[in-house]
Amino acid sequence: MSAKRSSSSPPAFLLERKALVEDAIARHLPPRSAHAPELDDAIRYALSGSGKRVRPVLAFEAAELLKRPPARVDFLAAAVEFIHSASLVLDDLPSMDDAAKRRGQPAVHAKFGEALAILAAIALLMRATEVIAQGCERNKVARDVAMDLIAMASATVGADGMAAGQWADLAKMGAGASLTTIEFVHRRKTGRLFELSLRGSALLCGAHDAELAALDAYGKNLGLAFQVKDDLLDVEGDADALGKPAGKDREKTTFVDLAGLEPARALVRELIATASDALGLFGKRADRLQQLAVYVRDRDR
Ligand code: GRG
Repeated sequence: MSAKRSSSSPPAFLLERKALVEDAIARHLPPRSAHAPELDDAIRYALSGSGKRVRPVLAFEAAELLKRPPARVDFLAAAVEFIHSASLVLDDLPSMDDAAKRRGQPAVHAKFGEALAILAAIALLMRATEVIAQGCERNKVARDVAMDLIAMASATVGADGMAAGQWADLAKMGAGASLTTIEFVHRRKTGRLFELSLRGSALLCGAHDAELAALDAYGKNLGLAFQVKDDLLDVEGDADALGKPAGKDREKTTFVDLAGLEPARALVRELIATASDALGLFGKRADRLQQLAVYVRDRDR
């Protein structure tokens, strides 16, 4: 199908895939420790609630597209959700976005306190790297691919990744931020992790260069569209549906402020159309990734 269909509710397969994701998460959680049970609870809570699990589903769908079983990438799927959930915990802290609610429930720091929230986020980030290293070892992934994946995951998080995107967001997204700054922030806060899900999965599944390039282009455009849509939902969305406060970005400059509502909607449509076109070489086999793109365009939460 093409990305023209309109649907604000998740495609049926996304809900089906969620079971696979929850299973992968449960199997890759760090073991409980007798001495820090509160930290274990905070880690598990950070992963709970109404998360859509879009990033791990992307990893599973890329594998399916490349005709490999879910088991080939399930550790990567868990790792990207660990990184994503850690980033939400950090994002909600009083010193960052200061949000009391996330995924339809109290934010981690609101429930467990700031110290445990920070430690849970660090533990999840490090667990993600550990899970990738161990998963590659267990699945006998070629050493250069394993090293690439670990480096890619670390770079996604680090000084030119999510941390940089977040700081630029906090420091530079006030009135008058440029389009270049907004793009810098979006790519690092959101885009890179989408790319890790897709490219990481493609590497694990032995994709050839044209397939990798197609999935990279899809991921890049989908990631940017996801964030611009997030900015639109911050203006137009409903806090109950979102499971977090709307209007949190009012003091920041977003693409919506810079260009206006309709141009922002048009940009989302254009990015999704480009993402959809990038999958052309896969034909019908990319049907589910096409449906996911439509969902990202039309979602209301
Ligand atoms: C060092 C990993 C790390 C993070 C520190 C806090 C931070 C820097 C980065 C913030 C990253 C962030 C919150 C980006 C926003 C991305 C975004 C659109 C989040 C919402 O994603 P959804 O809608 O959430 O997929 P659910 O709850 O459905 O999983």
